[in-house]
Amino acid sequence: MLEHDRGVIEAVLPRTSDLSRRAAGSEPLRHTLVANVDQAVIVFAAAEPRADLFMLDRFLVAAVGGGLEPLLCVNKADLADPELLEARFAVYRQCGFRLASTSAVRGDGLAELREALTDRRSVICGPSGVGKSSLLNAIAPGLHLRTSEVGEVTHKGRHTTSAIALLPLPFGGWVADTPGLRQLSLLEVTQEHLAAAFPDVAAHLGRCRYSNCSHLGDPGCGLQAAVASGDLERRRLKSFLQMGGR
Ligand SMILES: Nc1nc2c(ncn2[C@@H]2O[C@H](COP(=O)(O)OP(=O)(O)OP(=O)(O)O)[C@@H](O)[C@H]2O)c(=O)[nH]1
Ligand SMILES: [Mg+2]
Ligand SMILES: [Zn+2]
Repeated sequence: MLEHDRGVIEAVLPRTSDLSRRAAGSEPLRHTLVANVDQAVIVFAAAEPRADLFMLDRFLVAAVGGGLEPLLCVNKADLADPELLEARFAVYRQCGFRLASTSAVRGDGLAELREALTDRRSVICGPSGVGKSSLLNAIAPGLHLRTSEVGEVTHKGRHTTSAIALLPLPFGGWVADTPGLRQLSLLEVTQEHLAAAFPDVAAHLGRCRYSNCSHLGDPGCGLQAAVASGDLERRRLKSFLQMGGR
């Protein structure tokens, strides 16, 4: 029901999923980027800007916690050595997450991304300047989304996308492009959500000598033992503990 520039809310559908974060400072505390989509395409860049994997882990927890199926996308594959990229991100594939390596400029992985978005409702999210809008333009040129170069000095994105809109895809499905986030503070992190986002860590839980083990160096810690034997990445354990994992 659109009359000139006015709209009427005809119904409010129940919320089945959402991608939310803790808002900075002011009320309301919850900032929901998007609700009722099926999957979250979490985009980070191989370089320019270099991926902060602790932030990537927080995006994973936010997606899994919000009921969204994550698809990790490492964009700007043209700027990095493929072997180094594989070594850095392989843990996510080993965890069972979908991991795509893409390049909006060279074309790598675009067919795979397109297929993953077909007939689904997705949100594309990540830091600024990683190429979210560029990827969408590459798979759906009709969208004409605005993009801009990463700062030469700061190596950071310029926060080009400023509003969130659910856009129809020409091959079927919908996608919400979102503005790059500088920070992602989580809300309501549960141990279940953490276990789902960190199956590599969860596999070693419950093996510590003490039930109240801090996993930070207590004797008989199963997680530290897994790190020592090379079965668990130290960085992933640190990330899990930072988010309150037990
Ligand atoms: N080398 C290279 N550059 C890319 C690639 N994808 C995007 N870029 C460049 O990265 C810059 C940022 O791209 P955007 O698409 O605006 O990034 P964004 O993630 O949408 O950024 P925000 O809207 O600010 O969140 C632009 O200069 C793009 O041309 C890629 O695969 N390889
Ligand atoms: Mg953008
Ligand atoms: Zn322990």
